[in-house]
Amino acid sequence: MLLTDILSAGAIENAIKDCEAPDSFCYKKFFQLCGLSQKSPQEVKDVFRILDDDDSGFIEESELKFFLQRFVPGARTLTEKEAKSFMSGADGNSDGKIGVDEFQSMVLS
Ligand SMILES: [Ca+2]
Repeated sequence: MLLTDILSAGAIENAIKDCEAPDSFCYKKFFQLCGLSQKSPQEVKDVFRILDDDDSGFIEESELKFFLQRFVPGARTLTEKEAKSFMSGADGNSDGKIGVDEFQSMVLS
């Protein structure tokens, strides 16, 4: 399955464009612009599975840096500051990684 099976390529492009400048990434806004916030819990789960490339069941902080590139290969990497605030917004149980439940509640809340 591909991200574009769930999200429109145009919406993804918009979301990436909006955070082109370093330190302008806001995960709430990104999920809204790319259309993910409007998807069903199952679709959000499917997106998580696609993002979890190595099937570990978690998105780790080291992977967050490359988050935007999972959507568009030519996108920039997140700054350390962005990756940290992304992680702290998502990581409900503070284990340093994002599980599927945490991902769903971050996107859909
Ligand atoms: Ca966690």
